[in-house]
Amino acid sequence: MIARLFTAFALLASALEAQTPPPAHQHGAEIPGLKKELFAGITAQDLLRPGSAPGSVKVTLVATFNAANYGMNFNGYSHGKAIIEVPLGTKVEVTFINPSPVPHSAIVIDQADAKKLQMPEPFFPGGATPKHLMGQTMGKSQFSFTADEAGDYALACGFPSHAVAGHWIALKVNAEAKTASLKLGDQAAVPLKP
Ligand SMILES: [Cu+2]
Repeated sequence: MIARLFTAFALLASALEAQTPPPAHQHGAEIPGLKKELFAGITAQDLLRPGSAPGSVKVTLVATFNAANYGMNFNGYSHGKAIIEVPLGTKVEVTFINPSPVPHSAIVIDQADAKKLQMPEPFFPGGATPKHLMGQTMGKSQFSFTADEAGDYALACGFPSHAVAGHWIALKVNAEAKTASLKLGDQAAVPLKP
């Protein structure tokens, strides 16, 4: 328990430190101990793919994809720098993969809650990996939810202190949008090809 608290405080301290200045992207750098076969061939573009049926999308989230933000990233992105936009009513099918020995998880929350230490329940029913507060290591899980309310959300790590340290990407549910799109960092948003 003490050790766990200490870890949480250490992570929080590093999160606060990380705010000024922002951590440099560490392209090419690697976190040791990753089970690489769990995410072989997966790229940042896999954050958004067509789903199994019309009106659905597939989202593949790889925690600790690389060393960016101390591994607290999804497919290399953190702090909401990747933006998935979907039309209102889209069914979002998420595959979560954590190849690392450090626990992570995934949960859909109101974007404002990504800045809070306390993690709420998933905003949309079904929108989280099992036991998102405990996270999981070296494994994969799936969940899906229907984005039936427009707004700005986050696909965040639910492990204590990770979201506030930047372990989240943005999910925008747009009532005006006709197609889903993916925006990675400073690049232009790319519409999803069916
Ligand atoms: Cu995490």
